[in-house]
Amino acid sequence: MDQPINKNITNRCTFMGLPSSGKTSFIGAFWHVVESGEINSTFTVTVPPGDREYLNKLRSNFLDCKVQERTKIDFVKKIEIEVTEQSSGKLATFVFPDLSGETFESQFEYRKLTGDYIEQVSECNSLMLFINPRTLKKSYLISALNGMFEDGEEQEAIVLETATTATRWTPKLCQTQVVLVDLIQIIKNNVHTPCKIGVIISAWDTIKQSLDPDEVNLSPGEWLKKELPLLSQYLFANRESFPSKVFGISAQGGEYSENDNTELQGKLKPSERLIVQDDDVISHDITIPLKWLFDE
Ligand SMILES: Nc1nc2c(ncn2[C@@H]2O[C@H](COP(=O)(O)OP(=O)(O)OP(=O)(O)O)[C@@H](O)[C@H]2O)c(=O)[nH]1
Ligand SMILES: [Mg+2]
Repeated sequence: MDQPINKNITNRCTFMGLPSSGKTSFIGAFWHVVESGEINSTFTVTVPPGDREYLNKLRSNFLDCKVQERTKIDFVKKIEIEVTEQSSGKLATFVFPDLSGETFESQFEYRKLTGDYIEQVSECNSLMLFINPRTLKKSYLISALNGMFEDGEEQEAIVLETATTATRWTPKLCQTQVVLVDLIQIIKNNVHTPCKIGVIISAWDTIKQSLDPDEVNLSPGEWLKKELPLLSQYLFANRESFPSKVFGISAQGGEYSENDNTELQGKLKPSERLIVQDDDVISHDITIPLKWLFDE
């Protein structure tokens, strides 16, 4: 028997990402696109959410080119919207919370998950993992560090100097990719697998405007492989439990300035500021990752 076209599937998604990874900016731009209908997006919103106040605040920051406020650690805004896939008419409820990046930082540091978070991840069927290229703590290859030393004598002097000036290691110094792999691993037994992970490389404008010609031409997946190889390999090795796809998204369209955003605000439709890269295809449709998450 054919499936009824309007079967409503609830997609519960957990938004995951360290501080300043671009979660709230994504939500503001996403809400503008689905509600305004300005561009031909894959999804539109059909039933307005009960609490639009929060979403409208984020949207007006997006329209005014204002940086979103940092989400407070004890603030959990659960958002529930009903979206319709334009091409098929399929309805889906999309439930996702805006969580503070500090929540995730503290999970890594203190090795503790709250009961609410465990309940949330055990109910979800997908994750969106946000990574901001501007706030990465990167890895250094031993070969690159070795290149800094010229001969044994110099090496010894540097080691001595380092020993006296070394700062104490804290979890906050850990590489971004190590923390992110850990955050996925610690919920592995709580989520229903397979659980798709949409990896969002935020502030994608900074990569597209990079002066390094090798970087500009990277697809989001290639960028992840190059910059966060441990995470990329972890996702590949665990592809049965966590099928993943990487998207590059600029929810602002560029860097906001405190004084003058005429270039960004000069677009006829604010949604046209958005940069969304899916493999080699670039568009303004910020709903594309949802399509991939929702497809069976
Ligand atoms: N250039 C550029 N910067 C961006 C973009 N999206 C977000 N940012 C910047 O990234 C920083 C963090 O953005 P948020 O959306 O607040 O990040 P968050 O993950 O919600 O952060 P927390 O609330 O601290 O967890 C801000 O300084 C933004 O201006 C973008 O598309 N382009
Ligand atoms: Mg936030």
